[in-house]
Amino acid sequence: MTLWPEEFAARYREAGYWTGEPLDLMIRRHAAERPGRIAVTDGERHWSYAELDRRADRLAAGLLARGLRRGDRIVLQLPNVAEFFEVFFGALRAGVVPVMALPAHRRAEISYFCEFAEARALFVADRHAGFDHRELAAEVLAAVPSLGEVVVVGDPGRFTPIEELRAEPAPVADPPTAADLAFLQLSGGSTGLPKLIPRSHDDYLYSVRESAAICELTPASVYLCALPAAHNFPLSSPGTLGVLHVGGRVVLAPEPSPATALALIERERVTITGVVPPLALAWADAAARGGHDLSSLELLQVGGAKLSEEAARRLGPALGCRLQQVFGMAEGLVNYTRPEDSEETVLTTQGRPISPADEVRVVDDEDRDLPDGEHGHLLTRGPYTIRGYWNAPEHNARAFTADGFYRTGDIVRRTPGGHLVVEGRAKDQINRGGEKVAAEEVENVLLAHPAVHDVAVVATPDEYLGERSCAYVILRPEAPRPRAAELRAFVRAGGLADYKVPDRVEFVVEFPHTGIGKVSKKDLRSTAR
Ligand code: AMP
Ligand code: DBH
Repeated sequence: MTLWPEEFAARYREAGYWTGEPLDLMIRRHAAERPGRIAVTDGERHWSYAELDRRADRLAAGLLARGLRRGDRIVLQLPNVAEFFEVFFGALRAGVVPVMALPAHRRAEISYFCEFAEARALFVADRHAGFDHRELAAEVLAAVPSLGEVVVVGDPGRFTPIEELRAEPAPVADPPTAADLAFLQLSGGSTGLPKLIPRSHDDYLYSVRESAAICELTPASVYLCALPAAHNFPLSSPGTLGVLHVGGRVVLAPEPSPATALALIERERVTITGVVPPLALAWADAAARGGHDLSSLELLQVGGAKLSEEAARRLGPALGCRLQQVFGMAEGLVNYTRPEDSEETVLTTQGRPISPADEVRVVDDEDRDLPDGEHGHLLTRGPYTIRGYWNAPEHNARAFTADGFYRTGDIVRRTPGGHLVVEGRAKDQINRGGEKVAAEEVENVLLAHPAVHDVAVVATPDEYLGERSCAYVILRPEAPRPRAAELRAFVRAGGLADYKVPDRVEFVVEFPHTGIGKVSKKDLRSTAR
């Protein structure tokens, strides 16, 4: 599979952005040079680079011994446990491609990933956050023909314990190359079905390496992974991979509450972490109440959703560290404010791109370039931005320009200094404090309810999350009127992740329409306000 046009691939190699190094080599290298240094801390468990390297070798051998081959897919749905990295690096080493599911995903998402990616195996934890992932896995296993087995970290029940995947290390007969698809990242999306994002070793390592440099990571860096490890932000911006790339240490937080996170920052002497805006504010409030020594913390990164200037002003002083805004996407482009930026820039912009080769256009509705300072659609192309979603030609024709720019769906303006300010969104999505909800995906579930004639899901402003979701519903006249709670339960029963369940349901008799007769979500949003 060619992920980039050869002309561009050659250019990115020539410029030294793509080095031909597979992502898992960082672990091998540190295991040789600093074997005893701790790579990953998970509670009382501390895995050294040598141990992580050995575990990745054994897991790779285990996958191959079970008949998986280079290019085969697995779905990886693990919470923030050390085994996440064992399976991730093990799979990469074998050339097996993980789909990076989130712990919050449920039956609808997990079966879709397994089915669409024709996954051979599903990796889950036994239980997490009060949910039994084995029960879900049993349903998915029964429904998806390609799926050969479920591998469990923890009590396996009737499935395969991860211990069985730890085989004698053996050379990989058909090792992956750095140009290969390394894993499939997930898009928050704006359509009925989630999209899979094909990332190669070459392109991802470039973004990780440059991110680590921009964030001035060193072997002394300690990164607290508080967001779900599979998410693109904590994985790569610079995230866990950035810290492992430079030989630092990853500390895993089982969940991101202030109580857990601040205690870990103090105990593990964390130097850097990345969070979404609502979490940053919750941590700042908790820090202000005192009781934690947060003096090790140097940098708080905030991204995933827009951080208001007012909130931005509070964070640094409250946590006693520098602030960095991060505006990124799993499809590629990541923007950072920089250490050398003025305070004003850090507080009021979402940063500028990683790479001099990131091509950024701000355009009007007809794809005409706009001057700096004007709001428009953000289009981008570059050495770590995908040229298309995985196996989605029809959607790709809309989501990318003919010359390969990704239509981010974000409305931005560019400052004279080249920084981007996110002003809004053109895509049909709700950003619930960094958790993206594709309106259409939720609408499709609700449309299957017998009492629902039509539905439109839109964002409503929320003081804490930035946005929440509201489903406007037109009922069938003849059907018994359901309660709002029943429709919310219907979405949950449809197997969607909890964060996609509409926060509010409003019954209406008609929708506002645009000039050409489409439902005007813009007008619905103002009604909601
Ligand atoms: P995804 O494509 O699912 O990875 O989600 C990426 C999207 O999250 C971006 O296109 C933005 O809409 C949003 N996003 C990420 N970071 C920020 C930020 N710092 N400010 C505003 N929106 C953001
Ligand atoms: O929201 C995102 O997807 C995101 C935010 C910050 C991201 O993918 C990233 C940084 O890499």
